[in-house]
Amino acid sequence: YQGHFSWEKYLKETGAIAAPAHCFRQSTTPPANEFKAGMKLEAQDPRNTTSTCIATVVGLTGSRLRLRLDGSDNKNDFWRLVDSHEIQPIGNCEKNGGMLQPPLGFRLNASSWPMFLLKTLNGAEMAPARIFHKQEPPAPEQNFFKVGMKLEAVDRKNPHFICPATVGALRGVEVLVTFDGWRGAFDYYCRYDSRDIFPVGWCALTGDNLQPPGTKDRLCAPNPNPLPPSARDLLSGTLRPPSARRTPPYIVLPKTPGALPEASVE
Ligand code: MLZ
Repeated sequence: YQGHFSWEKYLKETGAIAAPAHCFRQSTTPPANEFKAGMKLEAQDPRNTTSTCIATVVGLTGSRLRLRLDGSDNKNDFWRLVDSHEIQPIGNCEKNGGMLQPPLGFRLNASSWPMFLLKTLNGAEMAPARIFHKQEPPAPEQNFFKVGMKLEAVDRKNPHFICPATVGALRGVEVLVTFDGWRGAFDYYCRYDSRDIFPVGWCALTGDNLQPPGTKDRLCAPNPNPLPPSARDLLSGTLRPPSARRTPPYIVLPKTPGALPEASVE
């Protein structure tokens, strides 16, 4: 469900172009999601990426899973694409000589982990290996994004949301994702091959609920006097995209490595 937001209209109104599919590390057809709520799998602990934990699917949205680590609380759910390499069928860790770890913030005494693991897996519905995707799509060979291109991006402060965004800047292999209509409050830099950014139209294909742009600045307001396309072409060499025209400095919060995602503010 896309509300009343239409990319087609919005691109016309903003005179912007959608970043082409070859910019993204995403499959052209979103991967099928055959998972079910309650299924268990192995996942890397997002707060401690060297450890592999048991996770339960607590929700599904488009090609993504909402996951909760067994033994953790319900305040640290995270979302993964079904074709993420960070999720594996149960048994994979051990097969590779690893050991399943308690999640960071395990709610019981560390000594009770072996018994907890036994109990959590006993009688559990394990996600079958066939519904996992063999590998992630390949990364584009370089950063093909251009400032001003539109895309859909995970709001990392509210990771259940995918929102309309604009490339605000480029920094080597990194892309500044700016959220339309939010005055920079949710912006972040990510690598060009991040799995959190998608081409325009992704949510329409997966059935995800694309959030409409915010109303906090003129980025989302339709231009009352749009230039005719011919004039736009003429000026396109000199005009910078709206996102690049915002008055600096606007604040991008520093990202603490390993910081917890902030609790959702809705
Ligand atoms: N309810 C929250 C959600 C903001 C989501 C922004 N996404 C780019 C707020 O209004 O702050």
